Amino acid sequence: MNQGDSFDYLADTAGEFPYYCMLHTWMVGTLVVQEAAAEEAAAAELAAEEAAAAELAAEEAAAAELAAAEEAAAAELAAAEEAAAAELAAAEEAADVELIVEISESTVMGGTQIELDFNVLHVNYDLTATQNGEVVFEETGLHSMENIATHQIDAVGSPDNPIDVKVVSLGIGAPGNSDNWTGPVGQVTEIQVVPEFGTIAMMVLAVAIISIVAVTAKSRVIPRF
Ligand SMILES: [Cu+2]
Repeated sequence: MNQGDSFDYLADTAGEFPYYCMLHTWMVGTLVVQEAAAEEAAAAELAAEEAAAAELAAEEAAAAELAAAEEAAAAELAAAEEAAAAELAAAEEAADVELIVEISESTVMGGTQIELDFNVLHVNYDLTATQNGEVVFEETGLHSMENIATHQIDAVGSPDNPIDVKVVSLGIGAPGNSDNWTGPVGQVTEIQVVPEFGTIAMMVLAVAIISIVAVTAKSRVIPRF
């Protein structure tokens, strides 16, 4: 190289590189390359690793955000489904049930005791009984807590003179809470009561038979005297 010339050399490994002048061979020098490049490379590698880690963290955060969003959406859907199910259940509950009223027993006891049999609990009803077109029993706003309700009608029914019982449903539910009663409302059930021999009538008949047997037995003894 002549005076004023320049030369570039990039050392890619650390070490000592001797050089000399070809014209003046006593003019020597040494290029000392230190580990700085390697350190730089290591630093760069570390930075790259850090950047990768940051990227991974960002990805994880994004995934977590997505998962949270999905969870929220699922929760919203579940809540909507639950609400729909509750609405359906409420609608079904509000729907009219089939109400069946029967007279399971009627007994001549003073007047006539009737036993109403309901297929559902908590029926609110009006009860009217007539005989020959004459009202013999009339009560409104009755409530049957159980399936069976007993009522005393102040009249004796007979096959020739039956009692006509009319039950009108007012709704099903707790008494005094008619706002929440369900149907059916206004269903009319008419039943004719023809009482059989009641418990008391049967007992009187049994006493009569025993008396006849006693009298007969006694009359057999009398001729021997
Ligand atoms: Cu009740």
